[in-house]
Amino acid sequence: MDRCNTARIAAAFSLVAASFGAAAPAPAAAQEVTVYCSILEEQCREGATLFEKSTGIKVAMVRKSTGEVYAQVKAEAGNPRGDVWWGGPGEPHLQAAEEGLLDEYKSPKLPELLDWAQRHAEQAKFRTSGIYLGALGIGYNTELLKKRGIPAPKCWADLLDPKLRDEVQIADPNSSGTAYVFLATTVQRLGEEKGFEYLKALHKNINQYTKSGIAPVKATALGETTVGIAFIHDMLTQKLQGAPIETVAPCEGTGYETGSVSIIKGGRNPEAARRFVDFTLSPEAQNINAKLKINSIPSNRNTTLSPDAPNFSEMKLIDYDTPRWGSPAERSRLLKKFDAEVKSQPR
Ligand code: S7P
Repeated sequence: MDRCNTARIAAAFSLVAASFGAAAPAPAAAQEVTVYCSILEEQCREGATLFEKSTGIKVAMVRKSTGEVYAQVKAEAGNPRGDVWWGGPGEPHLQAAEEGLLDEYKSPKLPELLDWAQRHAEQAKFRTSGIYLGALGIGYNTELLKKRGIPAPKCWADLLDPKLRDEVQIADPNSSGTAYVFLATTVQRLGEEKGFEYLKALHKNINQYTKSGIAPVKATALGETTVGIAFIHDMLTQKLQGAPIETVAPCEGTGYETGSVSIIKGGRNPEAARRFVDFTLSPEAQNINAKLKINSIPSNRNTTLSPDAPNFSEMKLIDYDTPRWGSPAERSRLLKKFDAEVKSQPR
């Protein structure tokens, strides 16, 4: 059929439609998905671009720390505005899951995931899935440490050295999933009483509780703080970019995050949300890390592991219990106690 014929038929159709009072058919709405993103800004951007290219679905991306997204999803429960929550440590995702804020979804990608990630999804009754692992540790600025004549820390206990007064930075566990992993690690490592004694002693050396978990990493790289507590792979990224940073897997043992992705219950674009989650569990999305030199451990067996990724088998890891410390009762209780007994205290 030539172009003129097509135009004549279309014109005739609209005339007939008009004479019967029928509206012309509306053009199909463009598909979109709103993603609350708790990994790093550059990962979020790269992921949105890749997903849009391969699916044609438009991504509206909002980057916020993990605890902040949890609070937003909870506040919006009556009128959800987000569809997917991408990244950040698992505990706030698990709390949201147990509070009925997330949808169950068994992605067809689940069989491709490593055992730990499949277990994470099962434990969460498939209301969240594991996308990466990251071990917590210490990073220090080698130049500042030398200048101040402070011995290099090797253990968590070394961070209590009075010489480090005002020299240590960590995020606030209310807003940051990273800092919550530190809080939960400390309590699991030492028991709750001794754990809080440690946090109160450390408080004297803290120069700032930042909003996001990545801020202390950047501050250590820039020489704005001598020591930062954060994920080792994030410190390593700065080191690979030339910052004077050394990383430490503390001698007493450390905890780790299970980075997670979830579908927000009642979101406006459930089908696009499921496609986005499938994407985050695929090597296509997980290879973004190696490309950007972000060295967390990916969950899909077919993702390329960055050669720079920290070797978990060389670190002393504690038997970190993500489900317990991600339960609403424990997470809310610990945060309240941290605010009352640590953060609000004078330094
Ligand atoms: O993928 C890198 C990474 O650091 O991004 C997440 C992010 O830092 C979490 O931010 P908050 O602590 O501010 O919530 C981490 O889960 C992940 O390792």
